[in-house]
Amino acid sequence: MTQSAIAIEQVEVILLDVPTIRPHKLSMATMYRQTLVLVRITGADGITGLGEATTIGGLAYGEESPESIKVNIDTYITPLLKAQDATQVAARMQLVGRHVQGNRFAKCAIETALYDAQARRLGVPLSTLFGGRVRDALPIAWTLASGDTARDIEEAEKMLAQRRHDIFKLKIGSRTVREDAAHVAAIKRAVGTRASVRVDVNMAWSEADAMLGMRLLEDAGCDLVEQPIAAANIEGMARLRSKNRVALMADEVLHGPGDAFRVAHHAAADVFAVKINQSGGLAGAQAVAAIADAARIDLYGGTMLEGAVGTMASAQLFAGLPNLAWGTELFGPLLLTEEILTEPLRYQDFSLTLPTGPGLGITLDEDRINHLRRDRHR
Ligand code: MUC
Ligand code: MG
Repeated sequence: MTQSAIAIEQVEVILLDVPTIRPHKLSMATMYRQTLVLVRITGADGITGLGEATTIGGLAYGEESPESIKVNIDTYITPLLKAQDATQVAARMQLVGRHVQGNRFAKCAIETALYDAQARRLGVPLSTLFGGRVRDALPIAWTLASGDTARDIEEAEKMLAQRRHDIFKLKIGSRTVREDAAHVAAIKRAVGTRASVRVDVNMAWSEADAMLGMRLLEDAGCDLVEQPIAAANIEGMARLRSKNRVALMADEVLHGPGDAFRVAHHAAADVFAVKINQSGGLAGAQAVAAIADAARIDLYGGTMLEGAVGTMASAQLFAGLPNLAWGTELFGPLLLTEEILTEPLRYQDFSLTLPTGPGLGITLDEDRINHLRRDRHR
């Protein structure tokens, strides 16, 4: 039985400005707030789907800003979608792809909203549309990025005591290599075998810095080094990987399946940080994961520090990935001071438990959304 067509009636893009619980210090930006970009698509049947296109630090991390995402969806993508059939997601994304170059974050939010609505229509969790689940809960890393070693150790101890996280990713790259390595060593000494300690350099190092850094980090007991050098330097990543034992993860270089194929071809990573926004959507991220599997590269479920919508969309996909050897970092909502759901996501026992309801399985708290939206005074 084929489903009858349901016209797309409305596409709404909302910017929400939400403070972080503490400054979040990355090598390229310090975040004091996050701007969540939410997309709501409503069909003629009254069913609404949600998506999210959140990025980090304005234009510091990616080529799309929250504001450009909203303008580009409102101006170019919404007119393409209006009155088209909401039930055929692949066809809608093919249409968008034909008329819109790049704009992976915007496309991800649109695709997520269409899939969420379609899964709600069918009465199934979003994960079902991507092949179902092999797990109902995901391990969740936490990023220590206060910029201060003693404060990071205190934060790690709190997370361990609460059984919230036992994987810690340390943001480094803004100090000297030796200072950063000493910072990592101090944290690893404090947590010992109770936790896995990893680092994300966010491309701040030269290849020579990275050669020294990876050796020092291995001695410090660090398990994984994420994107130490420029995304464009794939050959450099391959050289670092061949000369070091600590695992090397690709992040910023992975803008979808084409890059995943290139990195795999050059044997330039042990692990891929798969992200739905960086991949241009859920289907793109699933293709990145398939390339990793075929190349025997491990997977880690990454984040762009999205709020609850993007986090749950990622979780619905990651729940079905057969090989998620390094867990995930879907902690975005925990970095924010404000809850935007009627029922918060369930973080417990070092994991995020997936909901069983249709679509994303979450409900926005409309009062909180109205309070946080940037255009609330209009
Ligand atoms: C990144 O580069 O991985 C993920 C966790 C976090 O703290 O920052 C992000 C971005
Ligand atoms: Mg990263």
